[in-house]
Amino acid sequence: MIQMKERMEANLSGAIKESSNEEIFIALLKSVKDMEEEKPVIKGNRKLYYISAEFLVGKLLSNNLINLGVYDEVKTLLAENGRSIHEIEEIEKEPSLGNGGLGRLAACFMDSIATLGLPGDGIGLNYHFGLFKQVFKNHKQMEEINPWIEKNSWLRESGDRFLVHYKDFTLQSKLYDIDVIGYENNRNKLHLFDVESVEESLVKSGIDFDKTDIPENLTLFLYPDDSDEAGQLLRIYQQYFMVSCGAQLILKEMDEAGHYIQDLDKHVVIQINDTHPSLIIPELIRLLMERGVDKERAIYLVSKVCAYTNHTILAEALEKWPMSYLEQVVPHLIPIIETLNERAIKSYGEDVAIIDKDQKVHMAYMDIHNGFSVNGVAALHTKILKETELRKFYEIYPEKFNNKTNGITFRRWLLHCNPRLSDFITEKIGSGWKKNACELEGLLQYSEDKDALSTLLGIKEANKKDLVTYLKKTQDIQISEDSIFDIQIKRLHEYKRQQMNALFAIYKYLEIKKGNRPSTPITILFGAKAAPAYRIAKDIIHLILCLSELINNDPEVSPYLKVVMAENYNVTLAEKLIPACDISEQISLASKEASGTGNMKFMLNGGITLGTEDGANVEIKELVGEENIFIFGAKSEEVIELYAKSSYKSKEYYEQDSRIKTLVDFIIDPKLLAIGDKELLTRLYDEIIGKDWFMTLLDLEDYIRVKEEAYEAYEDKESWAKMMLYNIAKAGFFSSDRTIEEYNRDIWKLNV
Ligand code: Z2T
Repeated sequence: MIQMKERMEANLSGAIKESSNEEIFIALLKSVKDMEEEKPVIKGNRKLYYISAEFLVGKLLSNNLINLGVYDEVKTLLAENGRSIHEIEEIEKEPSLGNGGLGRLAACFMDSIATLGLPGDGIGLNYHFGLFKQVFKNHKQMEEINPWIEKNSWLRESGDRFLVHYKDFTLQSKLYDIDVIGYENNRNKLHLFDVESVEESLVKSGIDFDKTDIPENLTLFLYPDDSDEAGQLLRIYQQYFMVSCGAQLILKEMDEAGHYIQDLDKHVVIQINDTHPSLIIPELIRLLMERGVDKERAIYLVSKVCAYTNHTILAEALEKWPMSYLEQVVPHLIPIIETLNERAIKSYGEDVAIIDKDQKVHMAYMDIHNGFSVNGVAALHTKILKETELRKFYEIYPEKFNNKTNGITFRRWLLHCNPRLSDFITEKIGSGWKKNACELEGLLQYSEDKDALSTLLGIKEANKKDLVTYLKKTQDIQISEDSIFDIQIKRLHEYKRQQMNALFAIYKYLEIKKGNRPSTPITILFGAKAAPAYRIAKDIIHLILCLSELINNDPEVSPYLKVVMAENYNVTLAEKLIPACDISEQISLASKEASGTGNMKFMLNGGITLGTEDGANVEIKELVGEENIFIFGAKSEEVIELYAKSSYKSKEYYEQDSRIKTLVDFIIDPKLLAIGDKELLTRLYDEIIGKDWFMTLLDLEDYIRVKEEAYEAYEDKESWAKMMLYNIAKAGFFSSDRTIEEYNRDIWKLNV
């Protein structure tokens, strides 16, 4: 084994002591890439392709060092030379190639697939600009481009090039690979396709660009919409590029392995991550036919190879492409999609047609008819899919439906982001938990151990101190390490109900004004990007930033309450925030959050959930028990019924409950109007009273009650520490290693 010291000497022109952080970063990057190349590629008779429009990998340096087993060696080497690994980490640009949960899930899965030694590669796009960089100006979100590719990066040119035909032109792809190293295991690949003609100078101001010149803008941007619709044609161009390149790569690898194309179903399985890659179904059928497979057989093969994961029941997020758009972009797929539609109708009726009356193609329906597996991402979500959203399909194909509750990689979300806690756990129960997360339950034997519990509190305190320092240094945000850290970080969406948390902040502000001061000061911390075209989401950000200004500058209130919104929330920032959290806000309207994965990250790091019975919160509650979680609000059945009967009227809650009225009215209080924009605040006020589609006012009272209970419980430090310990001990189930073992056992069946 070559020592990292020698590798660094080879890649660095001067001594570590005398080099800049940039030079050290580049030397480490090169050393790690060399080490990766020495790792064998994971092989098998059957291979998984995880195809996804998003892979939100985050910074890779430390994670790769950990998985290669040389993190401590490097940390020591740098320390011996008076340098800190943390300063070096800062140099790396985050590849933000995803919007949120769906993209981050794909990245966690890649880690676990390689860690379990399964042959499985990712297929995606090499966006030049990741999700926009968020900056606040006049208490509003502005968007800027977010470049991440530098001369030295994790990308390697693979040399593979494929032709992709569109109606009006043909593009040649260029393939880049990023190595995916399993934890103490071998190597898989993340394949990111690109075109050479992309022109970064197309971007004029902010994130605006000319959407018409496809060869120049195809892989320029990740779509910043988190479930909303925009720029549809470009989106289809992107999707087809990804799936055509992916399908050609798969067939090339079949050839290279010496497999017959007729045996595709024996050697290949494709996991389709939501419907963004669904065009791979007609494209693969087309390519098989081009190679001489007859149509029926091609459809059969593809249906045995493709599996589909659904990530939402929000109707507006289910992709339906107009046939006319597809005709404009990929006319050669039309006859195949029509055949699939006719077959579906012939067997099961018009009710489950792929092409609807308005000539729109339901991508999810195509996946379900022409794939062998359909899964939801948490138990409740899968149940709702079967009983409501996809009921007709469940009746036809009960055997295809299965649940795979999401998970997170403990390498990034504990080992890397929280070394103090990680060391504590290892000291108490050994290091077996790193490969077998269920061993965390061994911590339960310390639940009455006063020393262990106080150490745990000390770790949280130290992490909070670190966060205070980091936020001061990077964003000039001032918060007190002695306050309760009450954190809500996730994309800004009405269904996630940041607005309810903001109404709580108003309630608390008014209480303190009345003289009802909390025993321990409170910091309510937000982090969230809003889709640039999502008006209400941006109005909610505006409200939070205005509240922040008002509250933090009020000398009567600010010693007891601070409201802060961290700028540009991303994976890197999440890694700093999560280890420092006391209360984890998971307050979506029941039935709307498919799973959530932030909830799992907080739990693992000793944050206590304050949440509704939604998504994976339900499973967290079952694992830790009612006494170790704060649950409130309407249940999913009630909510589904309210929608079915259209009987929720926010105005009634507003008018009939003077407490609620006071809080909502404060949105347009002169004190806030003096800080913010009247038009935006009034618009939000009207929205909450007149519509409130995600039922904020329905749960507001209960939320305030239970959140006060949580603050009260925090006062008893020892019992709080016990809750923390319980949560950490029970988090093993949410390791993505468990999730991937289930995918492999039930769907992929690799290595058998
Ligand atoms: C996304 O992040 C999610 C669902 C989507 O549906 C789209 C995006 Cl970009 C189309 C999220 C879910 O909202 C979340 O509950 C879940 O945990 C995550 O996917 C991973 O499954």
